[in-house]
Amino acid sequence: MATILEGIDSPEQVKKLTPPELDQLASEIRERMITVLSNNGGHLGPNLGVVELTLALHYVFNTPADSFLFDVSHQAYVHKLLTGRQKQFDTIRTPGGLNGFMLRTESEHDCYGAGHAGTALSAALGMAVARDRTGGKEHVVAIAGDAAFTCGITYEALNNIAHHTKRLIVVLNDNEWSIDNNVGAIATYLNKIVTSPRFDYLHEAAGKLVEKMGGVKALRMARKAGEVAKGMLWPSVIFEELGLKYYGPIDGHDTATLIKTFEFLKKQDRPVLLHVLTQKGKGFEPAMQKQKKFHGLGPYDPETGETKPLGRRTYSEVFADTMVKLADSDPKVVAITAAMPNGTGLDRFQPHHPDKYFDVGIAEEHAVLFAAGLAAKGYKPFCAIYSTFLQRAFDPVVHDVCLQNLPVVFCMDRGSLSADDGPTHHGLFDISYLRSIPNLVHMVPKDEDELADMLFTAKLWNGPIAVRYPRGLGPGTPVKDVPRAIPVGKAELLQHNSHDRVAIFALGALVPMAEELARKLEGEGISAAVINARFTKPIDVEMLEFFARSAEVIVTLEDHVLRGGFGSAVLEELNTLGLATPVVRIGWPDQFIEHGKLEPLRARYGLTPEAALEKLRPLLKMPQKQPV
Ligand SMILES: Cc1ncc(C[n+]2csc(CCOP(=O)(O)OP(=O)(O)O)c2C)c(N)n1
Repeated sequence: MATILEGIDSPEQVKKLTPPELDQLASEIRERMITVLSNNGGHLGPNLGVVELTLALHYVFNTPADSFLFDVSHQAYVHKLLTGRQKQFDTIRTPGGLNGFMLRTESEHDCYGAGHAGTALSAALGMAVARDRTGGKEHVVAIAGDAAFTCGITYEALNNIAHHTKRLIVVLNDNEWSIDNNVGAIATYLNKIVTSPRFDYLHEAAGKLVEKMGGVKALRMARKAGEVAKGMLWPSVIFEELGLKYYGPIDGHDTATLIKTFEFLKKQDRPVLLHVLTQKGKGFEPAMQKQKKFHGLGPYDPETGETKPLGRRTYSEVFADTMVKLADSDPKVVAITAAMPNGTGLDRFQPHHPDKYFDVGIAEEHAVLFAAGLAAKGYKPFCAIYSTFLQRAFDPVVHDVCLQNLPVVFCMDRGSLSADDGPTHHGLFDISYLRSIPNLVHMVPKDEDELADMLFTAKLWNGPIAVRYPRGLGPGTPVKDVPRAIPVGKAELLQHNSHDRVAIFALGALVPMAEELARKLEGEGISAAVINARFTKPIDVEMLEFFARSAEVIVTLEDHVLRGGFGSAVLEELNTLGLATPVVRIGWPDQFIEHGKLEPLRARYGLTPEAALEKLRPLLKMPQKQPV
């Protein structure tokens, strides 16, 4: 028998459903997400938590005329299911399939793309002001998690909203979790609202408050809301002082109450904030038990939630274990994460050194400035921030760390493709954006052991220094018990002959590709040197000059955009040296790369030994490849 969900081609059909049908649809959505994500992986917990909320939003509002902006937008799967994409939902996060985040090119219902946190309120205000200026009547709704309220930008928006528009709806989706436990004063404040002993008294008084604010209809709505555990209205000082009328907290799993509340809120002529309480992972026991794990994960057993162990340590784990060693022997070493203890691996570090561990919330700018302050007072902060998220802290990196030449270490996980996630999460720009900054050293390890050595090198270095490493597993190189310092700015010569015609300078994860390319060249009678470049700044000019003078062609391999990347650095140095040796640069093109699987994407964009070989043929006057 066809399910209700199978009949949903647009939000129009949601509006026609009866309350029991809406409940039935909520169960079907949960089932579908649990099944599909058990294959594809994804953000299960956050999406299970917003099923009723998203149903109510689509019941009351009319996208695409009205605009929904989901902060981060990792919790927009339900929105996708209700906006004409349920048939394609099985493809989510797979190559060529639906993206795991809102994407403007994917649907007219995705009015705003995102993947980084804290952007929804500012962008929503922009849309509301645009609407006001053109005399539009449509609604703009920003839906942000409690952790988005640890982001500075969210407060920059709150500081402006009431000054610039009378009509904007902010939904604070409070499930008490970031990826890990939410942190800081605002998390405590929200928790106080929900758990205050005054809650019961105010619960009683809620009817009166609503009567004053919204008339009889709202009163009825509040009484209905009062029937559910958290259904009450309680003014919150922070948001009210910022000019947003605060409503809530209400039960985010009670579709009927949510619908009535949104009907009420859409008639308000002042900006409002609705505080909604939801449970992350709702409806799937393993996800309700293990909030952190089920925030986002790879394939799992749809019955038990079990996942397959990877078998080896990931780069993040090697990073964390090395940090434990470094902190064991140096009281000045501290580690900082911006709400990513799990993703960066620092949750392994924390139990060993709780007093040297700081989770500052989703606040990358603050994390870097905080590190700068610690470094200015003699500490050695290791700031673990993904390559893509460090983009947000560019100015503090320049103005606060590098200008003052402070010894902060930037540890950039996901320096490469974050393949299933797609363009919001790919870490493909850090060489470019960091290489231009004076005083900064930037390095890339070829394997796990070299990562440990680079972290040790960074500990000894008295200035800003950054290391990037990819997501997931490395090649499996055993890590020495005691790390060793690497000379800064020196590359590692891996293979060399006196008659090398080609010199391949490779970075990080692409060193094996360089070795494979050298083998292929050898197969055609051409000797090639292979160099593990290690540093993108300063690059090893001595080694480069030697090969630029002795070989016919230089090849650079990097898991990074070509513009401004390592190959560009090589060209700049050759220009300074006055050498015109041809350079074949292999890396990502000047475009945003879609989500997919790592190896097929590399193949599509020419990051393969075969593609490099074809580029070399004319330069080395090799026979052209025979067509197959
Ligand atoms: C700038 C930035 N830093 C870090 C992240 C990683 N991140 C993705 S979701 C998330 C937590 C979101 O929590 P919340 O907004 O409360 O939503 P929930 O998942 O709990 O529904 C974090 C830290 C990000 N997306 N953007």
